[in-house]
Amino acid sequence: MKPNISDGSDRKVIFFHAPQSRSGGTLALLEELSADYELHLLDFKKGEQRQPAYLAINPMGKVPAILHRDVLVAEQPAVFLYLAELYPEARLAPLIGDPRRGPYLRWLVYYGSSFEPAVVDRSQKREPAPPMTSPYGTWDDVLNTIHAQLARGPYLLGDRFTAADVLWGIALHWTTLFNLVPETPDIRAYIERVIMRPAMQRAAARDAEFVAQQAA
Ligand SMILES: N[C@@H](CCC(=O)N[C@@H](CS)C(=O)NCC(=O)O)C(=O)O
Repeated sequence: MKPNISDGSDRKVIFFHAPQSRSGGTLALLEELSADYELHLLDFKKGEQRQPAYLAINPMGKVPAILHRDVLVAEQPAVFLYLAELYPEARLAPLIGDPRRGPYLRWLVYYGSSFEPAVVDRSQKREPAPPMTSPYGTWDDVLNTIHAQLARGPYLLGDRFTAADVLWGIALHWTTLFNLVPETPDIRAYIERVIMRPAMQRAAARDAEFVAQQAA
């Protein structure tokens, strides 16, 4: 018989993380979920993510990645969906039957399938593909989509804070810092609302410790 979900023993995940990287969002989500996790730090400066030991775990050589019962989950939207459902008592994932389920999935997947490619094109000063071919349409389409959703706030899905806000709050935090996404008052207020949460602050403090640890 499978262990009950309330029995924490089978929910422990191994989390592969590099400080100040995309895996910072997963670190924050694990803190928000009060999840049971064992953290494995990778040192990008030493190229540890491209060495055989890690490639045997995640052939993409990327973070974030988690192992749960020896099964690999990688790619941020997949990792977020997986973890939020592994810890349902944190109520960060609207379940099937909840009208917020559709927008929840849409915003998590939109992050990986449209926002990231748009930001990368933007940061590389690359001309996007023609709008009908580009996964995100145009850069303005992306900004308008985000603004329209945040105007309905306080969170992406309205009143309810979800795992999608962990992903988007941190992504907007970094992309505004790098002047990729313009910091409008709505976006700034949303970022503050998300990153000032105690679990998010805890994750940021842990990450700063990891940076210091690797610099030593
Ligand atoms: N599509 C992946 C991208 C992950 C990614 O590019 N992570 C970077 C860190 S910001 C990485 O691991 N880079 C190391 C490398 O490629 O060697 C996701 O969303 O999880």
